[in-house]
Amino acid sequence: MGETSPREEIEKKICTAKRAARSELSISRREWCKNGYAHSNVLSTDGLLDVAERTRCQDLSVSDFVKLYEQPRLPVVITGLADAWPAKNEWTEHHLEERFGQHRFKVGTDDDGYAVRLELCHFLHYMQSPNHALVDDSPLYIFDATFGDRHSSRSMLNDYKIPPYFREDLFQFAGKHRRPPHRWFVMGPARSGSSLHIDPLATNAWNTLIKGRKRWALFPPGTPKKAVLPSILGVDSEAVSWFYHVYPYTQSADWPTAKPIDIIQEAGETVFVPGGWWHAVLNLETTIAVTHNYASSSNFLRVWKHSLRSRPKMSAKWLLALRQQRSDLAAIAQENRDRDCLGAFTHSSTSSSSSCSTSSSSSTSTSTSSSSTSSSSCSSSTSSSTSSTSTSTSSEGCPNSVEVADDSHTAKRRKTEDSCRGDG
Ligand SMILES: O=C(O)CCC(=O)C(=O)O
Ligand SMILES: [Fe+2]
Repeated sequence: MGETSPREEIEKKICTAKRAARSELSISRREWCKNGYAHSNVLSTDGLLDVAERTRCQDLSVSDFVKLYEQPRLPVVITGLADAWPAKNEWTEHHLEERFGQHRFKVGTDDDGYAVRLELCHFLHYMQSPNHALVDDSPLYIFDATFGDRHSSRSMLNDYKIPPYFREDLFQFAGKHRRPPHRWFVMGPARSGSSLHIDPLATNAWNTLIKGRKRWALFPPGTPKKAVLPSILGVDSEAVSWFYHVYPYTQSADWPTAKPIDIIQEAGETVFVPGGWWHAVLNLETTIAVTHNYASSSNFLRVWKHSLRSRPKMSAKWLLALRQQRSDLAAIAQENRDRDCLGAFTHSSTSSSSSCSTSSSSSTSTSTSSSSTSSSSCSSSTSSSTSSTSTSTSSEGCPNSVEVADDSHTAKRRKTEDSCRGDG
């Protein structure tokens, strides 16, 4: 038996990752490109009207952001936030390969919920390969929630700064090991993307694009799932399929619900996605981005309610810390929980959650009150992005998660997903 060449080795690793991430698709029967999207017009933006509001960070104070966008839950595109980020120079394929070529980033989730990882140098090879990403209908996509926690990729945290609008970050009080996944390094070729979903726990999100162009479609909170995710025979749940098959209906006269807000995000732009908005994202070319999800005073009650229901233990810890750090919000949370419990008891103990049990202590401590809402909102000011250096493994969830009732999102999720098979 002959030795396998380095090329064959790489090919083997790529195919192993592809099989694990999409076990329903046969590589040898060319099912990865059976829809021929690579030869379709799915990446065309002809006639698309980007009517999203855009504002320069120099013109938007933190308090105006809260008043104009965060509280009313309106999406906005903010420009200029990344102007001074090292990522602008550092996050090219070339430099990333030099720094992190051997680091294994998450490129998918297998059938058992484990992370599928590929070395960056192999992923870069995949992206340029005429046998792979150049023809795959819905290529593999790096969506990695642990880059900031793992020793070999942690320095990426120094390449960007959390913009001042998003610094309140109330989940920091849940503790670094318990807090839900909240930041992702995102990189993928044309036609990769995030299928239609609502972000988990009703959190808000920001997404800053360093390279390439992304197409977004957003629907407001309350838009019925069955309207925006109709089951169309033979259509899978990939972003590219949604844009190819469903999006055209949104433009027809009998589209039953809100029209989407279309955004073409350019490099250097930050999209703010308020909680509860459906969104689908398609990479129009190779893109590199960073995205965070967060809770703030504006969305706290909604996030608290979702957390209490789906993460009761984390919520109990979170509440304890909020009592110390933010007694104003702890009081809101406590009141909501008490009301919830009362409801559960008066409805004769068929109570939904264990959230009624774990309380303790009183909220005597003082509040450090809300995050600073100082004036300058552009990038170069101080950052709080490095709050966590934990090495979260198994409970590390999901990238573009929808852990909401909706299971709609492809990439983010599940408790085990950031541990690989064989991880200890
Ligand atoms: O860049 C993308 O693919 C979208 C990310 C997203 O929607 C998410 O992280 O929730
Ligand atoms: Fe999302």
